[in-house]
Amino acid sequence: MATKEEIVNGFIKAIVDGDEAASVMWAKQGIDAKVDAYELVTKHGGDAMSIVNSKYEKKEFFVPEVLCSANALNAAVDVLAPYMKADKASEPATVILGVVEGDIHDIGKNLVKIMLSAAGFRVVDLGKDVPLMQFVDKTKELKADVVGMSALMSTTMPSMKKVIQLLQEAGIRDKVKVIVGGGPVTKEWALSIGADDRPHDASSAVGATKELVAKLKAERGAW
Ligand code: B1M
Repeated sequence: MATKEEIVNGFIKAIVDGDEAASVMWAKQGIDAKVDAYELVTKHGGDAMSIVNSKYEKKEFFVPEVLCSANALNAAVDVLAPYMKADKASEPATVILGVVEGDIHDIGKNLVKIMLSAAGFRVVDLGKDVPLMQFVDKTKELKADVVGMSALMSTTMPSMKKVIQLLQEAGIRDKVKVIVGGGPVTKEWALSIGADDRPHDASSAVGATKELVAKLKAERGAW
């Protein structure tokens, strides 16, 4: 059986090479060797995407290569998802989740979905490039408890602020908690636009959601 080091290095190389078959093969070896599935994806998959990013910035890679790497990581995430564990939520809650309009970077959002679902939350995934009003409409329709938005680009981040304004205009901002995340989103900025929290990764999204749901249920009456 391969060592943890061999698995991690093979996994990173497979993603950088955009080799889906190899990333899935290393993910399966990771499961057999009991490598932590969440760590393999977020830490080592994240390291791989940082290498891809630096190659993109140096113009050694272009969008098609980046896309192949993203697909290789996503394929491994599919294999590893059932092995990612999170502490169970004590309160049930519905989370509306999506990547905001104009943005198709969905790997991070998919990880957030996996971890929130593993914790027992009902996650309604609106997908990527989500029209802003859809966050509001789904929240109303499902009487949701939390709205989670992801954005990876400085050009799409302002849409998060717009959704919060739309929730306010619809008169339901006080019925839900809002979490936002993604590479360029800082905690300071998140709070400045009226979000309730900015978990820095998928695992901390679980802790933040638990805390906010407990707070919400204490402050909010029935929908
Ligand atoms: Co693009 N892209 N991309 N890209 N891409 C970035 C984001 C960029 C920083 C690269 C760069 O220029 N250095 C840059 C944005 C620059 C900026 O905004 N200032 C960029 C650009 C410019 C673009 C295009 C415009 C390129 C072009 O076409 N010329 C284009 C835009 C497309 C669009 O969205 N409209 C584009 C396209 C693409 C691909 C399609 C090829 C591909 C995405 C494929 C996919 O997602 N299915 C892609 C990729 C892969 C990247 C990089 C290299 C990697 C992103 C990633 O998947 N990281 C990225 C560079 C980078 O981020 N350094 C880059 C791994 C992932 C696990 O991390 O998503 O950050 P992340 O998620 C983390 C946390 O952020 C957090 O949890 C996760 C970890 O647990 N998190 C949350 C995320 N959402 C959360 C929500 C929460 C809580 C936590 O609560 C709700």
